[in-house]
Amino acid sequence: MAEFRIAQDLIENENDKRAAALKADYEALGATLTRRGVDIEAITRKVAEFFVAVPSWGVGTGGTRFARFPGAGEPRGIFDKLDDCAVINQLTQATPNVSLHIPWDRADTSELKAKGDALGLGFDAMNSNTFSDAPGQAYSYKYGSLSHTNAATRAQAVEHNLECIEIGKRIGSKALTVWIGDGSNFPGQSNFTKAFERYLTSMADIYKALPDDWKLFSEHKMYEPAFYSTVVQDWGTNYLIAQTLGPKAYCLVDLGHHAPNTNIEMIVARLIQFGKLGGFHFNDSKYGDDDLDAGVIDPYRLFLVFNELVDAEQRGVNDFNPAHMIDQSHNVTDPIESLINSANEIRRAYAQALLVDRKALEGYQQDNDALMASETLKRAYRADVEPILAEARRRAGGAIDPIAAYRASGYRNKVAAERPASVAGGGGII
Ligand SMILES: [Mn+2]
Repeated sequence: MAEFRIAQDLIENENDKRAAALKADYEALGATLTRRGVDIEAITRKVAEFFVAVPSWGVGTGGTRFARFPGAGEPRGIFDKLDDCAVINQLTQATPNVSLHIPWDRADTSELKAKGDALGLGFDAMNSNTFSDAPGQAYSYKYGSLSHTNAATRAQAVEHNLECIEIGKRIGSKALTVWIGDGSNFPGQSNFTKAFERYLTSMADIYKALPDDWKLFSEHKMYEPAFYSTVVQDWGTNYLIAQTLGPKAYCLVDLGHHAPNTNIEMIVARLIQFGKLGGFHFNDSKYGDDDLDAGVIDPYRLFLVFNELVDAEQRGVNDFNPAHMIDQSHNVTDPIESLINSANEIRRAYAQALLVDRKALEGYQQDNDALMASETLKRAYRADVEPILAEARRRAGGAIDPIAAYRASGYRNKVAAERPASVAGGGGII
């Protein structure tokens, strides 16, 4: 039995208060969907089987370029982070896997595995870090890592990625995500072609060390920390990387890593069409890489991304199994609450996308009926699927209202009593 920090009794008691209302709401929604020819039980089952990984770095408080304001009871290290991640999964039943970041989460791998097992958590993609310097490392990444002009710096960055693969192998991970901060701040500072050639050579060395059943995800980002040019700046470059490296290499789409108003759902469709969609870092943004909670700014865009995913799933696209991960930074909320909400919002977008009448949509597209095609999507998006999400959680042993149950548990105050207040700290924004 998993060693949860929130008593299951508390969740049951909280659920008892809301069970009757949920039953009524679920039946009412079921009746509405039946009139549309949709079986609510089929949707609820699909939602219950949809999972998204939480980032270990997401349970700490992030910061901006200007300051970081620590929260109460911040995790002291990876084992505290796993406790927090377990709470998120216990309440949502949607996040059974954690994505680790090395060196932030470096620890004895048998202890990591044992802790994960005890909490009912598995490990998703490993994340390397060559965008900051670790204490004592021989060569600095100030001017880049995998694309650095100095061969020894590139070799050190490759070696770090190989270590991430080794750690991942021991704890059951099956993927490595590589995001680099390499780029330039001044025109002329870097030769675009040579930098990309060096990057591809370094990535080929990492790819060679990848076990057969692993995937390599490269993550593009338009700008930041470099402000003039970035080596892996967009999905086109990312696609070239995945194509060049081989069949185990895929593109990772972080929703915040695009220019405002970019049609991300169309990028997703293109990558699906050519078999190179590796997965997602979910978050939301208004201006740049804001790392806000999923669906807080533009929930319709999140829905449109899932519309493409469900379309691919229902078309039976070969070998379609993208990784779903959250990548957020929390500055003004309790990180556990933000991650709970994001997991729910991601499931909401999935549930809504499952409600799209695809046969009708295809007909409107064929007939060039733009208005009704758009309305078909909006009709699914307007459906309040909360009873489906809540029922999926309840059946799996989670909370009907996870935020309310979390607050009722007093978890944050309890851990604050045993975890000393932190003063500053590592990164939270990638
Ligand atoms: Mn990311």
